Amino acid sequence: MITEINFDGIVGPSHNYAGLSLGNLASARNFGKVSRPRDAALQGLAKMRANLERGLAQGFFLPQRRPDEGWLQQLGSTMAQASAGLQANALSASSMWAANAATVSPACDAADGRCHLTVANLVTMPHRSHEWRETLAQLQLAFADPAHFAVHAPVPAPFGDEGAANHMRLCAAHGAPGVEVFVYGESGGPFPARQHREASEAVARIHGLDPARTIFARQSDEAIAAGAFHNDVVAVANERVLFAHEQAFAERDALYADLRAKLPEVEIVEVPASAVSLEDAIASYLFNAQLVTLPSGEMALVLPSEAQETASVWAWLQTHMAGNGPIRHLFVHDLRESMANGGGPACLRLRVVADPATIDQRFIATPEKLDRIEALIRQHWPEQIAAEDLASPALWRDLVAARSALCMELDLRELDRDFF
Ligand code: SUG
Repeated sequence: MITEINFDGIVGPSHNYAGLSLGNLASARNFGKVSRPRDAALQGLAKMRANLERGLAQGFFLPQRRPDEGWLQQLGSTMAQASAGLQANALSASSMWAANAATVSPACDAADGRCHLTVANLVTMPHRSHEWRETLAQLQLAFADPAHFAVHAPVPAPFGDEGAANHMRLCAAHGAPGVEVFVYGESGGPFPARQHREASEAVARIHGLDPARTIFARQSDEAIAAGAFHNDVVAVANERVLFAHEQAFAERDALYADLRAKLPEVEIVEVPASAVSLEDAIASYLFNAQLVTLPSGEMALVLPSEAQETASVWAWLQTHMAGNGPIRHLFVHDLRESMANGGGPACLRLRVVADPATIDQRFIATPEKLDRIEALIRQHWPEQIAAEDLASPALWRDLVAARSALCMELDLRELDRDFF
């Protein structure tokens, strides 16, 4: 049966705070802090488990092998020879944010009737620019059936593509043809625009989308300057509902009009800046919630605890719940370790609308499999990593061994290798 499956990135054992993402305020603010990789992975796992219990389909991707010695080799270095900056770039666990793994168009939107996935090149940030090779390998394994899926290599540089974080799909129901909205940024402000229009247009062409049901919208400069380095920090869509901050888009009225023309049943839930400032929206990650349809047909928001702790945000949510709005349930999760690097509930997952039976079952979560993953994380993931630990060869060895153990546990030995 066609359904929406959320694939979460399992947080890797090297999760740390090296302040690598310019324009991502949380990453900069927490630079140098001691990270807690085991807690980070358990927090992510608890969210997966809860979503499964809510009756949602759940999958996962493996953390990538770090340090990425193959990447360093291409740069003429080894970990031991590399500068502290390069070491940090080779060690980041940033592939946990699966919303940046790829852009996905379900079969019902594509000309050839297959689900298309284009891996994101992530070229703007050095620490993320080497994720795509292993992401491609994992997607080729998970979505290997050519009758149902087409997995594409990334759009070439220099056109920055950050995947589903800048892509929204609106439709009457997940399995019905939808309107795909690609949100891009333009540089000029203090921070880089990570999604280029040229990349979004290329992805739409590669997926064989109908131009009459495709929209390209520009992210507002204020949103990027306020720290919305991806559109999914200020807007999220699910089925017929668009939930967005008033200042998310550069030409908001034109976008809303276009959406209403292309999908008359669309319901736009806009949060005004007078109720929640852009700063509060970004600090709380209100819009980085997962907006999901429960088996009952009602919609729910899966929120980070920061949303509950931000007075303006919680007040807006309470008012919405008391009214007749489409969001009927709020689920709050502690994802503090990921949040401290700018990754909320929606960053941690990639949505794929497909029949789970057509996907390699090794990537599909069950309660029993999550128990096994949890036990392994408790045994192998470091409890904490301080800035000075990043230079420790003993830590590098432990990180590779921890990930190998997970590959074995999940019968995904073919991923236990170098991808360069
Ligand atoms: O690309 N943080 C990620 C957060 C990605 C969030 N994803 C979505 N919004 N979909 C990023 O900026 C921080 C890593 C560091 O500083 O070590 C980081 O990469």
